[in-house]
Amino acid sequence: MAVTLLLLCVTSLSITANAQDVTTVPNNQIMNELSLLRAMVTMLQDQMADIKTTLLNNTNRQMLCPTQDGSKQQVNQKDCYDVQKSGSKTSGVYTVYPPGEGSGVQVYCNMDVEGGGWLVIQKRDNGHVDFYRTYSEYEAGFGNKSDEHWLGNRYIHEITSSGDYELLVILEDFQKHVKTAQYSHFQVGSATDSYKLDVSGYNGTAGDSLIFDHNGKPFSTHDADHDSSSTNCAQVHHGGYWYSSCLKSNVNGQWGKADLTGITWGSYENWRMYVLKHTEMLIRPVHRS
Ligand SMILES: [Ca+2]
Repeated sequence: MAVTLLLLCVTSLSITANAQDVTTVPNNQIMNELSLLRAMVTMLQDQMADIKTTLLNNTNRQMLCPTQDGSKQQVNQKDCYDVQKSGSKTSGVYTVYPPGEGSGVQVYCNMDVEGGGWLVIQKRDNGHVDFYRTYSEYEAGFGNKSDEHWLGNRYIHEITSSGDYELLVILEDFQKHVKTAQYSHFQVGSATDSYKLDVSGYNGTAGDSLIFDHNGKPFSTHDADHDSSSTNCAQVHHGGYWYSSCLKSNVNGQWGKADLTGITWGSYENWRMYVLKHTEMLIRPVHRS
Protein backbone atom coordinates (compact mmCIF):
# COMPACT_ATOMS: atom_id res chain seq x y z
CA MET A 1 0.00 0.00 0.00
CA ALA A 2 2.70 2.47 1.05
CA VAL A 3 4.81 1.50 -1.97
CA THR A 4 1.88 2.19 -4.33
CA LEU A 5 1.18 5.58 -2.73
CA LEU A 6 4.85 6.49 -2.94
CA LEU A 7 4.98 5.64 -6.68
CA LEU A 8 1.82 7.67 -7.31
CA CYS A 9 3.35 10.58 -5.47
CA VAL A 10 6.62 10.43 -7.44
CA THR A 11 4.69 10.11 -10.74
CA SER A 12 2.51 13.08 -9.86
CA LEU A 13 5.56 15.20 -9.02
CA SER A 14 7.26 14.20 -12.28
CA ILE A 15 4.21 15.04 -14.43
CA THR A 16 3.87 18.44 -12.76
CA ALA A 17 7.52 19.25 -13.40
CA ASN A 18 7.30 18.20 -17.11
CA ALA A 19 4.11 20.11 -17.78
CA GLN A 20 5.50 23.46 -16.70
CA ASP A 21 8.74 25.32 -16.92
CA VAL A 22 10.51 24.45 -13.66
CA THR A 23 11.30 28.11 -13.06
CA THR A 24 7.56 28.95 -13.15
CA VAL A 25 6.43 26.35 -10.58
CA PRO A 26 5.52 28.18 -7.36
CA ASN A 27 7.86 27.44 -4.45
CA ASN A 28 5.00 26.58 -2.13
CA GLN A 29 3.79 23.92 -4.59
CA ILE A 30 7.24 22.35 -4.69
CA MET A 31 7.45 22.49 -0.89
CA ASN A 32 4.03 20.86 -0.53
CA GLU A 33 4.96 18.04 -2.87
CA LEU A 34 8.30 17.53 -1.16
CA SER A 35 6.51 17.40 2.16
CA LEU A 36 4.11 14.77 0.81
CA LEU A 37 7.03 12.79 -0.55
CA ARG A 38 8.78 12.89 2.82
CA ALA A 39 5.62 11.65 4.54
CA MET A 40 5.38 8.76 2.09
CA VAL A 41 9.02 7.82 2.65
CA THR A 42 8.52 7.90 6.43
CA MET A 43 5.44 5.69 6.10
CA LEU A 44 7.39 3.24 3.99
CA GLN A 45 10.26 3.18 6.49
CA ASP A 46 7.82 2.50 9.36
CA GLN A 47 6.23 -0.32 7.43
CA MET A 48 9.60 -1.87 6.66
CA ALA A 49 10.55 -1.65 10.36
CA ASP A 50 7.30 -3.42 11.32
CA ILE A 51 7.93 -6.17 8.79
CA LYS A 52 11.49 -6.61 10.10
CA THR A 53 10.25 -6.85 13.70
CA THR A 54 7.61 -9.42 12.76
CA LEU A 55 10.14 -11.52 10.87
CA LEU A 56 12.60 -11.39 13.79
CA ASN A 57 9.89 -12.38 16.29
CA ASN A 58 8.76 -15.27 14.13
CA THR A 59 12.34 -16.45 13.77
CA ASN A 60 13.05 -16.20 17.50
CA ARG A 61 9.77 -17.83 18.39
CA GLN A 62 10.47 -21.00 16.54
CA MET A 63 13.25 -23.10 17.89
CA LEU A 64 14.23 -26.41 16.44
CA CYS A 65 14.63 -29.18 18.98
CA PRO A 66 15.73 -32.72 18.25
CA THR A 67 13.20 -35.40 19.14
CA GLN A 68 13.97 -38.94 20.21
CA ASP A 69 13.71 -40.23 16.66
CA GLY A 70 16.27 -37.69 15.46
CA SER A 71 13.79 -35.47 13.60
CA LYS A 72 13.23 -31.85 14.58
CA GLN A 73 10.17 -30.11 15.88
CA GLN A 74 9.27 -26.48 16.55
CA VAL A 75 8.39 -25.44 20.06
CA ASN A 76 7.22 -22.25 21.71
CA GLN A 77 8.89 -21.30 24.97
CA LYS A 78 6.45 -19.69 27.40
CA ASP A 79 8.61 -20.08 30.51
CA CYS A 80 12.06 -21.09 31.76
CA TYR A 81 11.13 -24.75 32.08
CA ASP A 82 10.53 -24.77 28.30
CA VAL A 83 13.92 -23.06 27.88
CA GLN A 84 15.55 -25.75 30.04
CA LYS A 85 13.81 -28.55 28.11
CA SER A 86 15.19 -27.12 24.88
CA GLY A 87 18.69 -27.84 26.18
CA SER A 88 19.75 -24.58 27.86
CA LYS A 89 21.39 -25.50 31.17
CA THR A 90 22.96 -22.15 32.11
CA SER A 91 21.31 -19.48 34.26
CA GLY A 92 20.87 -16.18 32.41
CA VAL A 93 18.56 -13.94 30.41
CA TYR A 94 16.40 -15.67 27.80
CA THR A 95 13.45 -14.68 25.62
CA VAL A 96 10.11 -16.36 26.40
CA TYR A 97 6.67 -15.91 24.87
CA PRO A 98 3.89 -15.54 27.47
CA PRO A 99 0.51 -16.65 26.09
CA GLY A 100 -1.32 -13.72 24.54
CA GLU A 101 1.82 -11.69 23.85
CA GLY A 102 2.60 -10.90 20.22
CA SER A 103 6.32 -10.71 20.88
CA GLY A 104 8.95 -12.12 23.19
CA VAL A 105 9.76 -10.97 26.72
CA GLN A 106 13.20 -11.13 28.27
CA VAL A 107 13.34 -13.00 31.57
CA TYR A 108 16.04 -14.33 33.89
CA CYS A 109 16.07 -18.13 34.11
CA ASN A 110 17.60 -19.79 37.15
CA MET A 111 18.86 -23.21 36.06
CA ASP A 112 20.78 -23.93 39.28
CA VAL A 113 18.27 -23.96 42.17
CA GLU A 114 16.35 -27.18 42.91
CA GLY A 115 16.60 -28.68 39.44
CA GLY A 116 16.43 -25.36 37.56
CA GLY A 117 13.80 -24.23 35.08
CA TRP A 118 12.79 -21.33 37.36
CA LEU A 119 11.66 -17.97 35.96
CA VAL A 120 12.56 -15.02 38.21
CA ILE A 121 9.65 -12.60 38.66
CA GLN A 122 11.24 -10.51 41.42
CA LYS A 123 14.76 -9.86 42.66
CA ARG A 124 16.34 -7.53 45.23
CA ASP A 125 20.01 -7.55 46.12
CA ASN A 126 21.73 -4.18 46.30
CA GLY A 127 19.35 -1.21 46.09
CA HIS A 128 20.31 -0.41 42.49
CA VAL A 129 16.66 -0.22 41.42
CA ASP A 130 13.92 1.93 42.96
CA PHE A 131 10.83 -0.21 43.68
CA TYR A 132 8.62 2.74 44.68
CA ARG A 133 6.81 2.70 41.35
CA THR A 134 3.41 3.41 39.82
CA TYR A 135 0.72 0.84 39.08
CA SER A 136 1.45 0.95 35.35
CA GLU A 137 5.16 0.40 36.00
CA TYR A 138 4.42 -2.66 38.13
CA GLU A 139 2.08 -3.83 35.38
CA ALA A 140 4.71 -3.54 32.62
CA GLY A 141 7.73 -4.45 34.73
CA PHE A 142 10.96 -2.56 35.47
CA GLY A 143 14.62 -2.94 36.42
CA ASN A 144 17.42 -4.99 34.92
CA LYS A 145 16.71 -8.69 34.28
CA SER A 146 20.29 -9.60 35.23
CA ASP A 147 20.02 -7.62 38.45
CA GLU A 148 17.14 -6.19 40.49
CA HIS A 149 13.77 -6.21 38.74
CA TRP A 150 10.02 -6.87 38.76
CA LEU A 151 8.92 -8.89 35.74
CA GLY A 152 5.54 -7.18 35.37
CA ASN A 153 2.07 -8.16 36.62
CA ARG A 154 0.80 -8.48 33.08
CA TYR A 155 3.35 -11.19 32.21
CA ILE A 156 3.13 -12.90 35.60
CA HIS A 157 -0.63 -13.18 35.07
CA GLU A 158 -0.32 -14.49 31.52
CA ILE A 159 2.19 -17.18 32.47
CA THR A 160 0.67 -18.34 35.77
CA SER A 161 -2.86 -18.52 34.34
CA SER A 162 -1.70 -20.74 31.48
CA GLY A 163 -1.21 -23.79 33.75
CA ASP A 164 -0.37 -24.89 37.29
CA TYR A 165 2.61 -22.99 38.70
CA GLU A 166 4.61 -23.17 41.92
CA LEU A 167 6.42 -20.31 43.65
CA LEU A 168 9.79 -20.32 45.37
CA VAL A 169 10.77 -17.35 47.54
CA ILE A 170 14.47 -17.14 48.44
CA LEU A 171 15.38 -14.81 51.30
CA GLU A 172 18.81 -13.85 52.63
CA ASP A 173 19.77 -11.50 55.45
CA PHE A 174 22.88 -9.37 55.87
CA GLN A 175 24.55 -12.20 57.85
CA LYS A 176 24.25 -14.45 54.74
CA HIS A 177 21.66 -16.73 56.31
CA VAL A 178 19.33 -18.11 53.63
CA LYS A 179 15.74 -19.27 54.15
CA THR A 180 13.07 -20.28 51.66
CA ALA A 181 9.28 -20.33 51.33
CA GLN A 182 7.85 -22.57 48.64
CA TYR A 183 4.21 -22.70 47.52
CA SER A 184 2.76 -25.54 45.46
CA HIS A 185 0.18 -23.19 43.92
CA PHE A 186 0.74 -19.64 42.67
CA GLN A 187 -1.39 -17.60 40.33
CA VAL A 188 -1.84 -13.89 39.70
CA GLY A 189 -5.23 -12.67 38.44
CA SER A 190 -5.94 -10.50 35.42
CA ALA A 191 -5.92 -6.71 35.13
CA THR A 192 -9.70 -6.80 35.72
CA ASP A 193 -9.03 -8.41 39.12
CA SER A 194 -6.22 -5.93 39.86
CA TYR A 195 -3.71 -8.79 39.60
CA LYS A 196 -5.09 -10.54 42.69
CA LEU A 197 -2.81 -13.02 44.47
CA ASP A 198 -3.82 -16.68 44.71
CA VAL A 199 -1.27 -18.74 46.64
CA SER A 200 -1.34 -21.92 48.75
CA GLY A 201 0.58 -25.04 49.75
CA TYR A 202 3.41 -23.54 51.82
CA ASN A 203 6.56 -25.50 52.64
CA GLY A 204 9.94 -24.18 53.76
CA THR A 205 12.15 -22.63 56.44
CA ALA A 206 11.24 -18.92 56.24
CA GLY A 207 7.66 -19.33 57.45
CA ASP A 208 4.51 -18.40 55.57
CA SER A 209 4.18 -14.62 55.22
CA LEU A 210 1.94 -14.62 52.17
CA ILE A 211 -1.25 -16.40 53.23
CA PHE A 212 -2.37 -13.92 55.88
CA ASP A 213 -2.90 -10.34 54.75
CA HIS A 214 -1.85 -11.08 51.17
CA ASN A 215 -3.58 -14.14 49.68
CA GLY A 216 -6.70 -13.15 47.75
CA LYS A 217 -5.74 -9.46 47.81
CA PRO A 218 -5.44 -7.18 44.77
CA PHE A 219 -2.18 -5.44 43.87
CA SER A 220 -1.68 -1.91 45.19
CA THR A 221 0.76 0.89 44.50
CA HIS A 222 0.97 4.42 45.87
CA ASP A 223 -1.12 5.69 42.95
CA ALA A 224 -3.60 2.78 43.01
CA ASP A 225 -4.84 2.03 46.53
CA HIS A 226 -6.68 -1.31 46.39
CA ASP A 227 -5.88 -2.29 49.98
CA SER A 228 -8.41 -2.64 52.80
CA SER A 229 -6.73 -0.14 55.10
CA SER A 230 -7.86 3.44 55.71
CA THR A 231 -4.25 4.38 54.93
CA ASN A 232 -2.38 3.94 51.65
CA CYS A 233 -0.26 0.85 52.46
CA ALA A 234 1.96 1.19 49.38
CA GLN A 235 2.78 4.75 50.39
CA VAL A 236 3.34 3.95 54.08
CA HIS A 237 5.50 0.91 53.32
CA HIS A 238 7.14 2.34 50.22
CA GLY A 239 6.46 -0.43 47.70
CA GLY A 240 3.99 -2.16 45.41
CA TYR A 241 2.41 -5.41 46.64
CA TRP A 242 -0.73 -7.36 47.52
CA TYR A 243 -1.43 -5.27 50.63
CA SER A 244 -4.51 -5.55 52.84
CA SER A 245 -4.29 -3.70 56.16
CA CYS A 246 -1.39 -3.73 55.60
CA LEU A 247 1.13 -6.59 55.53
CA LYS A 248 2.99 -9.64 56.81
CA SER A 249 5.70 -9.31 54.17
CA ASN A 250 6.99 -6.53 51.95
CA VAL A 251 9.72 -7.76 49.58
CA ASN A 252 9.21 -4.72 47.33
CA GLY A 253 9.95 -2.24 50.14
CA GLN A 254 12.95 0.05 50.37
CA TRP A 255 16.29 -1.75 50.21
CA GLY A 256 18.57 -1.37 53.25
CA LYS A 257 15.97 0.36 55.46
CA ALA A 258 15.33 -0.96 58.98
CA ASP A 259 11.93 0.69 59.43
CA LEU A 260 8.34 0.37 58.20
CA THR A 261 9.44 1.01 54.64
CA GLY A 262 12.05 -1.76 54.57
CA ILE A 263 12.19 -5.18 52.92
CA THR A 264 10.70 -7.72 55.25
CA TRP A 265 9.24 -11.22 55.56
CA GLY A 266 7.57 -11.29 58.97
CA SER A 267 7.95 -15.00 59.74
CA TYR A 268 11.66 -14.99 58.77
CA GLU A 269 12.69 -13.97 62.31
CA ASN A 270 9.69 -14.77 64.48
CA TRP A 271 7.66 -11.73 63.37
CA ARG A 272 10.30 -9.26 64.51
CA MET A 273 11.25 -6.38 62.21
CA TYR A 274 14.20 -7.83 60.39
CA VAL A 275 15.92 -6.33 57.37
CA LEU A 276 16.63 -8.61 54.43
CA LYS A 277 19.37 -8.07 51.88
CA HIS A 278 18.35 -10.44 49.12
CA THR A 279 14.93 -11.62 47.97
CA GLU A 280 13.91 -13.56 44.90
CA MET A 281 10.55 -14.87 43.71
CA LEU A 282 10.72 -17.64 41.12
CA ILE A 283 7.99 -19.60 39.30
CA ARG A 284 7.98 -22.98 37.54
CA PRO A 285 5.29 -25.29 36.17
CA VAL A 286 4.12 -27.91 38.66
CA HIS A 287 3.75 -30.64 36.05
CA ARG A 288 7.10 -31.36 34.45
CA SER A 289 7.85 -34.25 32.16
CA1 LIG B 1 -6.31 2.17 51.58
